[in-house]
Amino acid sequence: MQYKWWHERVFYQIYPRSFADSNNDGVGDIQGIIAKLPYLKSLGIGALWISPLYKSPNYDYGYDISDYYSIHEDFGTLEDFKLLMEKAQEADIKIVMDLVINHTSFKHPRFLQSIDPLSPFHDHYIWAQGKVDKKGRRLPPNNWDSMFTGPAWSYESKNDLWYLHLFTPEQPDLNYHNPAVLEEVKNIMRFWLDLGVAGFRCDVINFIYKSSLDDGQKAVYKTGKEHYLSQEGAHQILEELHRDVLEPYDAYTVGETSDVDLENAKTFTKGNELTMVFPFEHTSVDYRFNLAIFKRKYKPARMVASFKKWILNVDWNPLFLENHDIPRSLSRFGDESNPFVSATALASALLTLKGTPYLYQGQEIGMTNVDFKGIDEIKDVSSINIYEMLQKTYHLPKRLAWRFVNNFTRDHARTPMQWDDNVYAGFSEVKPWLRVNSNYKSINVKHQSESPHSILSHYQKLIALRKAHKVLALGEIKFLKENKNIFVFERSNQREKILVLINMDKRSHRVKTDMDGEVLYANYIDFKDHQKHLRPYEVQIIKK
Ligand code: ISL
Repeated sequence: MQYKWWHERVFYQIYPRSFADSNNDGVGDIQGIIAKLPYLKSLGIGALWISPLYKSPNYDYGYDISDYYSIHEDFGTLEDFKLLMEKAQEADIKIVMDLVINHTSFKHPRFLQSIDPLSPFHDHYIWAQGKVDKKGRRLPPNNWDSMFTGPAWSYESKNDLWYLHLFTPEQPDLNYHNPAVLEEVKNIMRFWLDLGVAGFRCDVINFIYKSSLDDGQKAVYKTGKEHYLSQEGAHQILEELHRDVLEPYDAYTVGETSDVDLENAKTFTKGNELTMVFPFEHTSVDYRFNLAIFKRKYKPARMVASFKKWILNVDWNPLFLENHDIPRSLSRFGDESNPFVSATALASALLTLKGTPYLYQGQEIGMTNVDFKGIDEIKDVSSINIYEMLQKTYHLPKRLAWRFVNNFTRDHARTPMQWDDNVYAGFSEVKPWLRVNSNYKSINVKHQSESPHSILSHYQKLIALRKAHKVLALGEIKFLKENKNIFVFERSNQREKILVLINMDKRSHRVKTDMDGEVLYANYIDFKDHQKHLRPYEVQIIKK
């Protein structure tokens, strides 16, 4: 296997609105990112995925782009971005942009022009005639529903047509049956690659091609999906992008491929269409009916099994537990009352299993879910829509609707980064766009960087260990048979063999594996006296 930079580097995802606010307007920005590069460097980060920085009216906070060639004024200017590229290069940190090409913003000039059926841009979007019911009421062209509640179509009185939007009405889907759309996507990609970015995280990339606009089979969620999920057309588009843009630039891609199973995921990576795809099975193990609004008890064995399955079956995976769309891992898969050991166990899994680790801002200090009081504190459009839908369609009382929303709201992950214990957590000097988690006085970077026994210092240690022992990044992996709640595996190459034991459970478990050897890392100080069983969330990394 030929190793590339992304096999070894640790990624860090930045949600720019909430990372660091340099100009004190309550919103994070590019200069804020630049100011924190030394912090990221000292953590050991080698690449950044930055959530959308482009111009956007922010109905979905950047995932609704109105100009793909410019930077949102909240975040700065293209000059700031160029400076970020320069400083990141000096620090040897690669930058990966978010590529959102399933849809644009409804404020994108091409969408506005497309309303006119005679415009050359009309066919850049998916316009269709509606239906009429027996009572003469207007109905959408088909029965598909949007990801964020309601029909996937909106009516436009100016042309008496409907347009498709798999997300909010402010995010019209692009029409990939029109080759001109793909040509424009190539231009956008080349523009950012020419500025030096290393590649793209591709937003809902397996939704982009709609094979037909027929009615879908009625489902609780995503009616219509059989017409747009992972269609052959999406593969052809990715092959073309690879051939014409990615390969010539030697660029990296990671696909956000929703709802793909193992076999399906492999089809996106086998011909180099995408470098790798995010698996989501393991981050859904605590969902009931596979829906984030319904929680079920978290069972670590399910997490362990899912990681194993993907690692053993797909050549190379990104390894992650958090992003800007899902609640915090410590609150879900760890134990907030035992934060240090549980967070370091999760960290150890990400940094020693086979694959490319992706950390999400704040994860390295064990940021937790937020004690939101109610819907008034929420900014996430999907949460607000679902809150309303639960009341209107399912007649749930407000309190119950809020309980469901609080289970999954994306805002748990989006509150400002907790830098120190100053007011607003050192993120900004003014009230931030989304409120700060009230635990910022105890959970913050400043506090943790002063202690060698903090979650942050251990992230640092684990990343340094991964760099010092290349086998942890590049070696073969072999899982040993043990209790199903613990990871026990060996990483090996011709020179080295390292045994990793991670108890993912809050209970102790016996282990059969021989634990003799030099302990390279442990998250309990008195590890020597405890061979043959692992305490709650205990980790030992042993050189054999
Ligand atoms: O389909 C889903 C679950 O089965 C959704 O979770 C879907 O994968 C997700 O909403 C896609 O997220 C991405 O695209 C959205 C944006 O709001 C998210 O922030 C982004 O990560 C639309 O661009």
